[in-house]
This record gives sequence, structure tokens and C-alpha cells, in this order.
Amino acid sequence: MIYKRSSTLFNEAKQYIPGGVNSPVRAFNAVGGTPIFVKEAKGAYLYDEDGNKLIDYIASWGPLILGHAHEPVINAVIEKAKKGTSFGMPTEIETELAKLAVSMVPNIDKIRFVNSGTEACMSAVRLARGYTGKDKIIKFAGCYHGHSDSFLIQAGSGAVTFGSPNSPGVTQGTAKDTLLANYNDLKSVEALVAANKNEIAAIIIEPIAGNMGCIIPSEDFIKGLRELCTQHGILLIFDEVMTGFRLAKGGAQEVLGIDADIVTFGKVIGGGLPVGAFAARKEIMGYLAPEGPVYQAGTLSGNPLAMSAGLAMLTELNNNPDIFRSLADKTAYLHKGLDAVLAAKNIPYQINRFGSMISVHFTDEPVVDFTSSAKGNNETFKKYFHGMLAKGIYLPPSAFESYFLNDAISYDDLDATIKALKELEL
Ligand code: HOZ
Repeated sequence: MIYKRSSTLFNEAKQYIPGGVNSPVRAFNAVGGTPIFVKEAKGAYLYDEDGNKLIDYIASWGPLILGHAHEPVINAVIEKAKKGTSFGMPTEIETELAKLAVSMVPNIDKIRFVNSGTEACMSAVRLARGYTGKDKIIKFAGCYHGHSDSFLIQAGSGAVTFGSPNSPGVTQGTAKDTLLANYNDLKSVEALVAANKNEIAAIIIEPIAGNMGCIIPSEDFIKGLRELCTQHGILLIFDEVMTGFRLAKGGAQEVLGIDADIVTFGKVIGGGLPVGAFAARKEIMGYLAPEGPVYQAGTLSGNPLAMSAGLAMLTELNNNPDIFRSLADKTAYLHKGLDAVLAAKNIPYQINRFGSMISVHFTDEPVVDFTSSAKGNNETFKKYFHGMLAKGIYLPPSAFESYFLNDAISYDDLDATIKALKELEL
């Protein structure tokens, strides 16, 4: 495959944009080589600036559940754009989308739209602090909740990929209020709760982690978290930026059978446009301005383009819940195929899968938390990533990310992916 134009565009971008990208993982630093510059995309495929066609397994990091440029979503945006793009005033469509989201997700009465998952998580924590009157939060090593200061403490995703899980620029004052526990290790959480009695406002977690690869919580762990929070008056925040509306209509809360106190969403709620949201029961949401004292605001929040894309996508998911089963079936098929091929190659590997999220780790230990995820062999990962890319398969360019399947991916695409791996020397 030729990446000549991507390479030229990258060199030019580097002169004007730090690292040539507007979000670090895209720069390919973890895998080396030239980032692919996308020209367009349709359904399951990306078409790059060099004319290569790639099967896309990141789906804009999750939200494009129905595939790229899905017509009902695109048409809704075009029609809305003709009528104005932002007013900084209320519009009817915000309530329509809010009503639909509240009807799909368990245990929430009200939702506030923001512009990204980062904003959603940052605001959810502020709300939890305002509601409980407590300052500290617990997060898990390797979980990523966006790039606001409180979360850049042992953060996953690009933060760990680029060696800054604890970013400079986060003050010690902020960092001291973020306590760190280990995923799938309830005892580590219990110890923090015991040592910080009546000081913890919230525990925030990716209920299925997607930012250290795909990591599945054990039943005891996730149930234990819920019980611990209830016992100690701590709010449980599910960061469903990746899992919301992807695993089921009601996201991870529904599939795990666990009620969170606050749920956050990201781009998925805008059909891939820049949106985020956070939601909770009305007694918690009542603390938010202008109803309550916790401040949060934004001119572009609830903007008509994002709302129309979100409404088109969630309407389709709501009317066709079979999609979740079909996505999970495709992912299971991919899992089986990759598993058979890797087993024959005689190298250490693990495959983690939940619903339509999956990741491959080159290690012989089960990958259940950040420590085990970090043991993956990055040299093998690089060969795997570039080998697959050369065969037209676009995977996340870091081992600390999950793949996201979209509904437009066909069984032929999955077979092509499995065949590509078979032909690879690792
Ligand atoms: N940190 C994001 C994935 N977990 C990547 C964002 C992007 O580069 O678009």
C-alpha cells in the first residue's frame, strides 16, 4: 500500500498543528509510520488520500454504530444545516432527543447535553461533588475519562500511549483529590474508601473499559462497587462514552444489570457529531444550574446539527434493537476467526470481547486491568498493526484501545480480516 500523499499531508500538518494531529493517538507514535489521512468514508470503509480502501474497525472511536455516512443521519444533518447551525437559544429538537435518550437508558430522568465526552465526565464529577458536598473521587488505573485535569492520573488511551498518564500541567492540588484504584480489584477500592471516610464524592468507571484495550469487569467487582457506593453515600458514575447505545439501548447499565447514579455519554449521542451528555435521576440533576447551584454551560450545547444526527441515529437503534445482537454476533465471529489463526501461530496472545468491542493483546496473561494490559508485547503489536494495515484493515493504532464494530461491516469483511491475519508473519 502507498501512503505518499498521507505522508506529504502529515509533514505539512506538523508545521501548523502540534504533532500534526488534533488528538495524539492519531499520530501513530505507538506503532510508527505515517498516519493515514482520510478523504472520505462510507459504510464499513475508509478511503484515504492515496486511494486505499480500508475496512474500519474504529468507527470514529465508537459512535458510528450504523457505519460511516449513514444516509438517515447525513440527511437529517443536511436538512437542519439549511435552517441555521447554532443559536445559543433553546430548540424543540433538544427535548425530542432528551426524551428519547431518557426512554432508552435505565435509571435516568433528565439529561444535559454538552459537546464531548470530556465535558460530560468533567461536569458529572462537578455535579457529584456539588450533590454530595465531598471533594475526592476514585478512578481506575488505565481508565480514560477525557482530558480534564482530574482524570489525567494514570489515564489510559492516548495518555498512556504517549507516556503521560499523569500529565504535566495538572496541579498537585487537583491530583490529590483523585484517588487511584485497580480495575477488577474491589479490595483496592475498599481500602481507599476506608482510608478516606466521608470524603469521596464519586467513583467513576468505564463499565466495560475500552481505553486499555477492551477489559471486562467481573460480576463480583461491578456489583461490589455498586454496594460500596450505596453503603457510603458515594455516587457511582458510569462513563458510557464508548458503551452507551452500543452494547444495548440502555448501554452497560442494561447489560450488566447495575444502576449507576450518573451516566455520561459522548459522540455516540450525536451520531458521530461533537456531542456529549450526562444524565441521572431528577434529585441529582436538580442540583444543576439553573435549577440548582452547580454551574455548567455552553453555547454549542444542544446545537441543532448534533441533535439532529443524534435523533436520527438513536431513533434507528430504538426501532431496531436487533442491531445489538447482530453486532455482537459479528464480533463473536471475528473473535473465533482471529483466535483460530493466532493459536496456529504459536505466539502468546489474549483476545478480550464484550458485545461489539474487542481487542487483541500479545501476552500470555489474562488481561483484566492496566498492569496486565501493559504487559502486551508492543513490537508484536506494531507488526500486527502494520501488517493488517497493508492488507486494508484499519485497527486502532495503539494496544491501549478497543476496536468497535459497526453494522455496515459484512461477514465478507470479517473473513477478509481473518484471512489478512492468517497471511501475516508475527
Ligand atoms: N482517545 C481516543 C480514543 N480512546 C482517541 C481520540 C481520537 O484520536 O480521535
